[in-house]
Amino acid sequence: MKAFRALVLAVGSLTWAAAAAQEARTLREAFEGKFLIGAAVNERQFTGADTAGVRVLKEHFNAVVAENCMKCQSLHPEENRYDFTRADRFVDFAEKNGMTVIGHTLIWHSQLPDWFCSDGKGGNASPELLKRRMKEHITAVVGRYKGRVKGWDVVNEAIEDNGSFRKSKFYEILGPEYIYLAFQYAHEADPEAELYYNDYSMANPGKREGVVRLVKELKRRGLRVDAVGMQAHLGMEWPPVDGFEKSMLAFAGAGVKVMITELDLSALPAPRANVGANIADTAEYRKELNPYPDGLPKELSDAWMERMGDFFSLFLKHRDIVTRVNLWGVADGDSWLNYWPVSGRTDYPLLFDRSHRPKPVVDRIIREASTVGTEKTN
Ligand code: 9MR
Repeated sequence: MKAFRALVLAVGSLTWAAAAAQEARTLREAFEGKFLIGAAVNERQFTGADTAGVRVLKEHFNAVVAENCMKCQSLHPEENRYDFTRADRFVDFAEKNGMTVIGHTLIWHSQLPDWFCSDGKGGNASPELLKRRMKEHITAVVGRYKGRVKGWDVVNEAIEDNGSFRKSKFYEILGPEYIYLAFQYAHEADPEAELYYNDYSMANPGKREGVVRLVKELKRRGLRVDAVGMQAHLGMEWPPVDGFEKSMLAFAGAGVKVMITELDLSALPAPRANVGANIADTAEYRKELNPYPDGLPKELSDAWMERMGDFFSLFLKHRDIVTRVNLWGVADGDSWLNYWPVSGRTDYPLLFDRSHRPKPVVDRIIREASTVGTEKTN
């Protein structure tokens, strides 16, 4: 009887999977009930100028992150002046298209206007002044989009690859407390919003341990933290899939969900090993660092498809802990990787090519996603 029931269940789920496989034609359909599938959106997209990009966004994605317009430098260029024009348009764009909005990012050492951590006389702001500014900024930004932004990258890139705290201005002035305060202020401004810690090079053992320590400390202090964002700026040689998986499991083990927040896979040679996403780490243009201006050779393109596909298989395997997978851009031509770490290169890091056509791996991802169930533990 038991065996018979198991057989009926197995046949049932096979039929279900087959039906789903036939039905899903887009990424958003394929991941329905599993996790959100998102993309970082630039100004040409949320203003509608990039019509091809918008078409892909609407067809395949159900979540969006502002690539730049919600950063401190854009929103709060001077102490007494906010500029919400672009961010408002971005949120309107998302809502009009029924997309979940994720906020990026409240406290980050980069794209931070000079005034924020300074006393205006060439020195650092005092701890009290910096706390007040952080609170005002976070309260104004999170408060403005209360109920409209599902979750915020509260603190971005605060841990070094060796697990120690990044010696940013915030850290220099307040020590690690600035991180705890940022989470506290964000929660006070919108108690319903999810709160995330976001960083790159997360497969590095040192970074993994540092982030786990941080999550545990946030929890020990009774602060809300819903997920760790793993940026996932990948290269062809690095990081290893199993090292990445180890970090996913370590973060989940610390009691949070996992989000893949800035996924892209560079096909180009890295100017040095283990390149992360530290914007300050740039290198001079050399022709040999830009070997494929007119397209990838078949062998490399196949290897790229396979590696990208393998990462999606990993995310699907852990769909019980993954709540969102977000690409850092829509089509290859949009990507920051054409400018970093070497400016003026032609890279191929995203799921859609320069003509906005889906790459072959998109089919594989949709097929695979359609054949696994939606059962989740969250
Ligand atoms: O993609 C973003 C690029 O357009 C900006 O010039 C850059 C400036 O800081 O930031 C890029 O996005 C970064 C993200 O906000 C945080 N993680 C690393 C991303 C790539 O640099």
